[in-house]
Amino acid sequence: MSSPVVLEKRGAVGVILVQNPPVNALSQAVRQGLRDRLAEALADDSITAVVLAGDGRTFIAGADIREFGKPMTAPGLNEVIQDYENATKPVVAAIHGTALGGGLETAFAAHYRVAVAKGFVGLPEVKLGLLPGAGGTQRLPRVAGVETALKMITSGDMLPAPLAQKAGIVDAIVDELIPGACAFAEKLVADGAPLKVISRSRGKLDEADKGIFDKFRADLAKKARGVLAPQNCIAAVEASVTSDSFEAGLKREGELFMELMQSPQRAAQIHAFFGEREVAKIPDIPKGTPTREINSCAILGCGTMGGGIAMNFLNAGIPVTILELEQAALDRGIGIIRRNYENSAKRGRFTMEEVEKRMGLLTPTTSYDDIGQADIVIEAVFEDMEIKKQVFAKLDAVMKPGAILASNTSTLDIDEIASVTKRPEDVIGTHFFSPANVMKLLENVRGAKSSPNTIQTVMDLGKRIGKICVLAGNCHGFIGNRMLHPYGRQASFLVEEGAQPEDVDRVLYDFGLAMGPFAMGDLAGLDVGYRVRQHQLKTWPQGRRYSSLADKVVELGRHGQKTGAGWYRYEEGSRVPLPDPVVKELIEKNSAEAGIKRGEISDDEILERCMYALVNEGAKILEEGIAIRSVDIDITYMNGYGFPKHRGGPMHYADYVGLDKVLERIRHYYEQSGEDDWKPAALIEKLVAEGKSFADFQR
Ligand code: 3H9
Repeated sequence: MSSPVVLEKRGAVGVILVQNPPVNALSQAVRQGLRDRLAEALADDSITAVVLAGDGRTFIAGADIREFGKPMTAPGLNEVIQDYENATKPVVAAIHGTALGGGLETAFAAHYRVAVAKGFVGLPEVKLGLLPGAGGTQRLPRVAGVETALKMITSGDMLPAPLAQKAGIVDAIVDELIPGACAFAEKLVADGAPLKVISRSRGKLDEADKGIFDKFRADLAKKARGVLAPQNCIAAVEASVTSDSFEAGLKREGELFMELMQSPQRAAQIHAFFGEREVAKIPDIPKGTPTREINSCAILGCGTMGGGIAMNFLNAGIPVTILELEQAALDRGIGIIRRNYENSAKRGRFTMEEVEKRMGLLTPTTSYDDIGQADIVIEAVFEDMEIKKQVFAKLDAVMKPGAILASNTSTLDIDEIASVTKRPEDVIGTHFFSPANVMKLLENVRGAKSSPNTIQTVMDLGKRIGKICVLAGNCHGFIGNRMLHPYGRQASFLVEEGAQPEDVDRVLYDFGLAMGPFAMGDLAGLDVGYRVRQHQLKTWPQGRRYSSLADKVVELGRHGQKTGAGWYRYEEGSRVPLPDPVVKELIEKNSAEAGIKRGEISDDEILERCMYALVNEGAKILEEGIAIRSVDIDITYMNGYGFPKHRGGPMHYADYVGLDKVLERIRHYYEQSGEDDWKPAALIEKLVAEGKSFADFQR
C-alpha cells in the first residue's frame, strides 16, 4: 500500500510531503510515513537538508481525531517527533493553511519553521476536551514564553503567521511555500547554522512569573465552569517551568493528557466537533446540488432581531437593505447597529474605518419598492401568523423571481406562511437566535415545498455568515423551541411542588448551562411567553396540567430584567438576579390555591425532570423526522440554548447516562404524574429494547 507521505528532491533538499487530504491529519500511516521518509532522506548523501510540508490546502492540522478512543497504534507521535529533533541534517517545517495541534507539535520538532503570511498556527486541543499531548505544552512556552503559551493553549485560538513570527514560533515568512522553504534550508546549510532543538534549551522559561498560573486557573474556573481541559492545560504548561528536565515535563503532560482522554468531557467535545460538521450534510440533498448566488439581502424589521440579523450579512460583506415602515423605528434600529459596531471598535475588535465600511453596506428604507431586487429577503416582524401572512403576500408581489423568501419565525408553521405565495418552493425558515449577531446557531426550517436548491443555498449562506446551520422540519417550535416547552413546564411544576426558582436555576447552572430557565425568562422578557400562553389557553386540552404561576408574575407588572423584576428582583443597573420574598409568597399562595402540596425536592430530581423532559421530547422530534439525526438536536442546544459543550448536548448526555436508565426514570415520572409529556417516546423504548443509543439511530 502506498504511503501518504512522500519524499521529493529539489536540488539538494529533500522535501517530505504529507498527502492525507482533506487536512493531512496524523493518522497511523502518516506517522509511519513521516518516520520512514525522514530515515530515507537522512540516508541519502545527495540530500543536505530536509523540508517538511503538507500537500494540498494545509500543513498538518493535528492528530487524526477519529483514532481517539481506539487502541493506540505505533508509532506514537512523540516517537516521530524525537526522530525529527535528532535528525543530523537541518529540518525546516514549511507551514501553509493551518498547523494545528499535533501538526504544530510536529513543526516544533523541526530545527526551524517558515510560513506563508496567510498561514495559521494553533494548539486547539482544549476545544476537544484535550491538551496538546505531543510536547506542545513544553515546547511552546520555551519558544514563545509562558504567557503566550497559556493564552494559546487554554483558548485554542489560532495565531496568524506574522504574529506567530513575532511570538518566536515561526522563524521567517516566505512568499512561496516550497521554494521559499528550500531556499531557507539551503542557506542554513551554506551558513553552517546550528540545528536548534527546542527541547534541549530552557528558552524563555526563566522569564515566567509564577503567579500567572493561579491567575489563569482562577479566570478559567469562572469562564469555563466545570470544564477539565483548560485546568489540565495550565498544569501542563506549569510543569514546563517547574520540572527538573524537559523529559519530566513531557511525562507530566502525558499524564494530564491521558486523564482528559479518558474523561467523558473529551467524548462530548469531540462529539460536538464532528457534529458541527455533520449537520451540514442533508441526506436527501446530494453534494453538488445547484445553488443560487446571493449577493444582496433585504431584511424586514429593524428591531433587535432584524438589526442583529443584518449585522451578520454586513460582517460578511453582503449589502443589506433594511425595511421598517416607521421612520422613527428605522432610525432607532440603525442607531443601535452603529453603536454596536462602534463599541466593538472601541474594544479594539476592528477599526473605525471598518465600522464605516460595514455601515456603508446598509441601506435603510421605509418602502417595499426598494427591496424587490434582493437575492434573499428575511422577515423579522412580529411573531403573529396573520402579520406574517400579510408580509409574505406582499413579498410575493414585490420580490424578483428567483429571490429566496425567508421567515425568522421561531415557532410558526412555515407551510402556512408559504401558502400565501405563488412560490412556496422559494420559502424557508431561517430562525436566528438572539442576539442574532452573536449566537452561532441558525435553525433553518424546511417547508413541505421548499426546494433542494432553496435549502442548500440557505445552508451555504449560513456558513458564509459564520453560523452553524441545523436543518429542522416544520412543526410548532421546530427543534429548539419545541423541546423548550416540556422543559419549561417541568421547571414551573417543580416550583409549584416545592422548589424555588433559584434552586432550579442553580442546579442547571451547576450542570453547566449558561443559565437556568427562570434567569433566562427574566433576560428574554416574560411578556412574550405570556402572550403566547394566553393564546394557547383558548384551546388548552381539558385535564392537561397548566401552571399559571408565570402568568401571575407577569400580571404583577414583572416582565423580567427590563422592568427591574421578574422571577427575581434586580438592583438598579444590575443584571444579577436576587431572590425576592414577593415571588416566594406568590409561589406559596399559588400552590395553596391550586391544591398542590409543597415538599422538599432534591437537586437530582430537578436535574432529571428538566433534562429528561428535553430528552423525551427530543426523541419524539427525532422519530418524527423533525431532526435528521440526534446530533442535530445536540448541536441546536449547544449553539442556541447555552447547553454546555462538555456535556455534548441533551441526547449525547442521555447516551452517556445510559438510555435504559433514562427510560426507567421517564417511566417513573410518567407513572407518578400521568402527564402526556412523560409518555416515553416510542424511539427510546425501541432503542433500549435493541440495546442501542441515540448515536446508533439511523433513519
Ligand atoms: C491533537 O492534535 C492531539 C495532539 O496534541 C496529541 C496527539 C498525541 N482529524 O473543518 P472542516 C475532518 S488533537 C480527523 O470542514 P475547514 C472534518 O471532520 C487535534 N478529521 O474544514 C471534515 O470531515 P468531513 C488538533 C479531521 O477547512 C474535514 O476534515 N487539531 C480533523 O473548514 C474537513 O474539515 C484540531 O483540533 C482531524 N484532526 O477547517 C483541528 N480535522 O468532510 C481540527 C478535520 O467528513 N480541525 N477533520 O466532514 C479544524 O479545526 C478544521 O478542520 C480546520 C479546517 C481548521 C483544520
